[in-house]
Amino acid sequence: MIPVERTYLMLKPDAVQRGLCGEIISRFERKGLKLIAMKFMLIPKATAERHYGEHKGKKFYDSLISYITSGPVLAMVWEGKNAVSVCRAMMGKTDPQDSAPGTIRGDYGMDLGVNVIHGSDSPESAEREIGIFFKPEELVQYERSVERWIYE
Ligand code: DAT
Ligand code: MG
Repeated sequence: MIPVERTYLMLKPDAVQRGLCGEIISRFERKGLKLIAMKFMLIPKATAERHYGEHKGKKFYDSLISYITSGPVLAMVWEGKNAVSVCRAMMGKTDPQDSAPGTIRGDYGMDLGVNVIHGSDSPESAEREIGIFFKPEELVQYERSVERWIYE
């Protein structure tokens, strides 16, 4: 049985501007996660507010919304066994100053408000966030021939 947990990952405007998308995508590919959707886009303000709704009212909320809408992002859906927690571990802690070397934020980031990547924090958040950025028909179903070399 091939595992199907999904997570929503988003390369933030700083990752796009700094030309880091290819390197970061490579990490998830090499890990064995399966890409099922990708969209390069400018996030409308209302969509950003929906995505970050849980942070409304916090002191960093306005700057978070203005940062995430400041330039194009690369929105993606990846699938795999425990995809949510596996990707969060690969991303590192929220503040790049605290993220371990070897993690994405640890290797590419310097500051909390410019921390390179978003990843869902639970399977429920993932389903909610995927629904904000993708229509069901935009999630591409396909078979990978290498699956048996990735999962026992
Ligand atoms: P994560 O992105 O690791 O899930 P989060 O959901 O707590 O972290 O916060 C969303 C984003 O908001 C985070 O990536 C960076 C920013 N942020 C979080 N806490 C912050 C703070 N105390 N000051 C400034 N920005 C903050
Ligand atoms: Mg979060």
